Amino acid sequence: MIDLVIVGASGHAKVVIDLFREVDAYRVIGLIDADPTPRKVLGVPVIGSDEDLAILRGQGVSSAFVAIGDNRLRLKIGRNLEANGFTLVKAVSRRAAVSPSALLGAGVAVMAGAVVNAETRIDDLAILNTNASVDHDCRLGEACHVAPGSALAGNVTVGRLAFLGVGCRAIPGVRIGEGGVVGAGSTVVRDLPPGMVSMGSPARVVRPIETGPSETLA
Ligand code: JB2
Repeated sequence: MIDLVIVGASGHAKVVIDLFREVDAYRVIGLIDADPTPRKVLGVPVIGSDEDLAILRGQGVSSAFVAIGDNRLRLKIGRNLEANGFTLVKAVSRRAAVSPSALLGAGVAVMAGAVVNAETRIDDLAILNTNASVDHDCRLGEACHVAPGSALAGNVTVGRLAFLGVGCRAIPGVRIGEGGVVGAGSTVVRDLPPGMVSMGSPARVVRPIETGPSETLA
């Protein structure tokens, strides 16, 4: 078993702790959070804040996972960890179905019930959440998040830092622009531009992102 530190100590971290217990390759030694108040999350202790990561690294801990839902923050923390000598491990549930021809980047999360079909590529730090499916030849960009129950047909591109809310659908070949936010339950039938909030079935652009691409609607 390899020692692993998880960054984040809230809801996403809970799901990730369960997942690492299930895969049995890593021992989660603790959580690092902006709020370092000593406490436990599913029995795992919060052991410090970001400043303590260098100490852990010095103690020989070299595997980390960023369990924070905010796309921009997850990307920033993930890249900082790498710059400080950590390896970002993948969190892939045993209950996910991932094609042998799919490519998964560093630090990705593929949750229970997710399906990743042939020759799809998921870039670093992306989240494919519970029961989300991605068909063949898709590209999920760096630090994007496809929320639970979403379904993407073949050849769909999700831009880096984009967010698809719970239960989105996308028809074959459409492209969701970088940092775009697609509201829960939307159906994407044509390309969506970067940096915009879109929603509805069919999904239409409603406004620019106001609070940054990590804004969430679900
Ligand atoms: O700079 C930071 C930092 N900023 C916030 N460094 C570290 N180490 N931790 C940071 N945090 C911590 O991230 C907060 O203190 C908090 O513990 C956590 C964010 O928790 P939040 O409750 O906002 O959500 P989450 O990221 O666990 O989960 C979100 O995303 C998931 C994918 C939620 O929307 C979930 O419902 C969703 N399933």
